[in-house]
Amino acid sequence: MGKNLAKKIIEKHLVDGSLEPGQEISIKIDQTLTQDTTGTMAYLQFEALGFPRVKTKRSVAYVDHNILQTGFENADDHRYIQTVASKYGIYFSRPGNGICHQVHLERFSIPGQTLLGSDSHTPTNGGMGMLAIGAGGLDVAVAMGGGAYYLPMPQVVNVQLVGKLSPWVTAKDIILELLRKLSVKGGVGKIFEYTGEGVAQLSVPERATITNMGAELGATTSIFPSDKTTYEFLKAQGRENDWQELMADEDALYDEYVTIDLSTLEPLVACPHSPDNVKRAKDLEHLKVNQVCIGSCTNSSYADLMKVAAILKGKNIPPDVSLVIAPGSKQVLTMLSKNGALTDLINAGARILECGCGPCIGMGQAPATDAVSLRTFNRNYQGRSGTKSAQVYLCSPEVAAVSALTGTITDPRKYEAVQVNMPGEFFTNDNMIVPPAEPGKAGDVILGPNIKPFPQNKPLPASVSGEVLLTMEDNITTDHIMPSPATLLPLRSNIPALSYHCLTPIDPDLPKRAREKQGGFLVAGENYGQGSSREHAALVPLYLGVKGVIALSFARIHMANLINSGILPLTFSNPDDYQKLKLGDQIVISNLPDQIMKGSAITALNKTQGYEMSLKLELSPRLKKILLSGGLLAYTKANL
Ligand code: MIC
Ligand code: SF4
Repeated sequence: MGKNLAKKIIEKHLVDGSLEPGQEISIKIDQTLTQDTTGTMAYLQFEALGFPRVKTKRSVAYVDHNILQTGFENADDHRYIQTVASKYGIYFSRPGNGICHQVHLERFSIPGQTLLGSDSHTPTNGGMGMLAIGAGGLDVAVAMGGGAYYLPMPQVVNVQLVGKLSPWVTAKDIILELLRKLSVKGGVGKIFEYTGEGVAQLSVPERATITNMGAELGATTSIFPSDKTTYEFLKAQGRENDWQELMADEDALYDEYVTIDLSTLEPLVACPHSPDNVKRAKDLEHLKVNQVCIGSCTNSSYADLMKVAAILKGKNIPPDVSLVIAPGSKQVLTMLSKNGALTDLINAGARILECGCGPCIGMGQAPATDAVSLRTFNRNYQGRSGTKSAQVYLCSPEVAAVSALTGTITDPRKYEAVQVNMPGEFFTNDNMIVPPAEPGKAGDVILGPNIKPFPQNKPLPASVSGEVLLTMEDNITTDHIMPSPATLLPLRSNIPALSYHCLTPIDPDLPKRAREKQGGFLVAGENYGQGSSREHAALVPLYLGVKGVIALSFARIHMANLINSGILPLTFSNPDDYQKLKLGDQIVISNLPDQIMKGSAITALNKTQGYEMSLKLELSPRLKKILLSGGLLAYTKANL
């Protein structure tokens, strides 16, 4: 039987394990990327592990999130990352050069290679035929040192794209349709592999829009074949030598199949406060918009912004709409500037931001109270924009641009569609990418006063006990666990300072209670920890003494981050126990190491209510050992 593309790449990189869905495998990592808000921790951990230099084919450190320098903190982080990168063999993409995923796609992506990134949208580069996976910083640090990356072998889902997109219907609508169908937890434990006649209609950046938002499905990653279109993109970047043809065998087998008929799709919009709350733009046409934001790693490519410029050319943004545009990269911005499209954007009244994440991570441009903000981004969790009462909607650049002109959400199909061709040659100038120093030739690594040591766990004790500190619902995001507005992002290198804000969007008293009770347990519903890869969502609870999270289910990256921090990720054997557990209940788990090593069932006592609860810890022997050691850092050091 033939093989699918994901399996072919995994097989080529397999270090250990068999490709049975659910079984733990480990793969060799060719490339890594970090960004600044997760990067400082990743490099502190890399240094703590004592590796002399990276062993990957290519590692890149980006600065793209924390680029608003309202104090010394972010600038200090940038300097630390630049100096550490130089010393250990890592390329440094300077602030202003663009969003990690967009720049990586343009300048570093290579079909068939593996990429591990400390950002949940690392699968963006799956649009180039890479096996690109998001992970916590510590996993990336280990991979930089040459260690394999461990993951449960995902199921591979074949998404067949048939038919043809109608005018004004875009790649964004394809992934919004999948989110509508499958929900934010529909992709957990899965790789989405795209095939079918629809693939050839999509450019590489359009494919990247789709693989980017596979993260919102909870997927391990998403991938497109590397074909003629991929070759043309690489050639236009002056990198045709990086190309190879890659695709699934004709008789390839998959674990699941989904078909999307492109001809039936319409312009779609994800409504507050979840990317899977998808409706037709047509059905939202009455809604007035106050702010329109265009950019993010999902939709800030050259063609995206050229379409926006073509729509806005010669027109005016109404006085009650604020339009902000953050180009994805210096390459994109330079090309818009050279061909005059930037003038069209500015002339229409757009506010042009620096190339970076910007409003997507709440780094500025927070909307007004109760405002409706229409964005081309990938996440619309409540409060992420910086304004809790704001209503954030997600859509394509085309819908965003037309709506910015009309002042209400608008189905653009009543207008004549704009056509933008991919350039035969991209303008390239890598002067904002600093190569590392030769071995032994780097200057000192410079730390700033806001960069504090990260917490480290101890080996697991014989028994753990503590109170239930908080009970939560389904789909809690890492933005709830460790909120990241512009005021808190500069504290990403300072876990003690961040600890005062842990889970405060759900309960402002949680940090105080956790301190008073000296830690305890968190209780949650399904898909706990969805969203970002920030390991701060595990390191901060660790700092506050959290010993375990008991949930109905976990999101992939967050569960790995909990284990890496030595925090127990427990699930309920009997879902009714989730309802029974109450705030303040005293939980005791005795003989813990024995229970863990014996199997997957863990018995816990609810001392307050006087009953025994059966919990599950379904982990590979290696993950169990990591927990027993007190986390991945201690485990890796002991096994180096
Ligand atoms: C995000 O989009 O949520 C982020 C900010 O890029 C995060 C990383 C972080 O929290 O630093 C992600 O997606 O992993
Ligand atoms: Fe940056 Fe937003 Fe992409 Fe995260 S999702 S990497 S914040 S642009």
